[in-house]
Amino acid sequence: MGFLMDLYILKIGGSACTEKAKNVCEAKTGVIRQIAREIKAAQAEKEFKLILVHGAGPFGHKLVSDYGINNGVRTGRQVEGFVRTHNSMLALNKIFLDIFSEEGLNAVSIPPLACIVQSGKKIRRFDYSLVKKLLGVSIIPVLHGDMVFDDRLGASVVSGDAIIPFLAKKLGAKKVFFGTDVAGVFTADPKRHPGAKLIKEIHPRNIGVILRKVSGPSAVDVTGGMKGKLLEMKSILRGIDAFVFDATKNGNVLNLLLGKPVTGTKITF
Ligand code: IP8
Repeated sequence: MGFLMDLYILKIGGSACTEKAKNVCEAKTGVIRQIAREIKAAQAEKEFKLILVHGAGPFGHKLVSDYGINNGVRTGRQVEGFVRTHNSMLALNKIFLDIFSEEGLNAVSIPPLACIVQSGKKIRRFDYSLVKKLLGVSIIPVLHGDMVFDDRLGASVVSGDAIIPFLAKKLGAKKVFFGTDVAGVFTADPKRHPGAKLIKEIHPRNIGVILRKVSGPSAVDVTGGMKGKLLEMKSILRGIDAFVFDATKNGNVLNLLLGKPVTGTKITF
């Protein structure tokens, strides 16, 4: 029975779970709790497997930028930055895990530093056997953006946006959901341009034009904001449906997990 269950991967981006716009290391605990409750409510209605990946916001991006470690870790100060960034991500991860546990979810943390090695900022090895084991007993593996060792650069940032397509492909995910703090991919940053239009669908025929239009990150984000997400998806997400949506809006996570309509951007490559 277990192997027939659909697997979903849910990313809660830094903009949804942290005070990214203010660039301070604070988690949006109310949003995280709401998401936990909606996952719990969805589990009560149907059986599915879930992997949760959360982004960094200032918990990662601010430190990476302050310590100048986006292009390699060599000096003693950069090693300090590597350690501090990883530990800061663990602190954010602990907030997720504590709230999930309070809301009655069985979830376990898997720090990417312990299972991913990169080469030139790209995932080279990923031991995801623990992810599979946890899914096998219906425990939600919770991963996150992190600092990991890198064959060429000493160490580098791995974004949740790179972890997701990798796992989606290896584990045959049915759908991947990218939660942000806006209702999908827009023609311009909707926070700065009120006239920005929601792009309802992205597919191989319009991706080129859209990539030229969609801006990079509007707050400190070393992995590229929405544009980075689209590029990661384009390179590996072939055949898997992805959906970008507002994870801060009540009901969205529940409806997506139950297959009900939600406003957002559907992505098929
Ligand atoms: O927010 C970035 O993860 P993301 C991780 O998922 C660090 O892109 C350490 C900046």
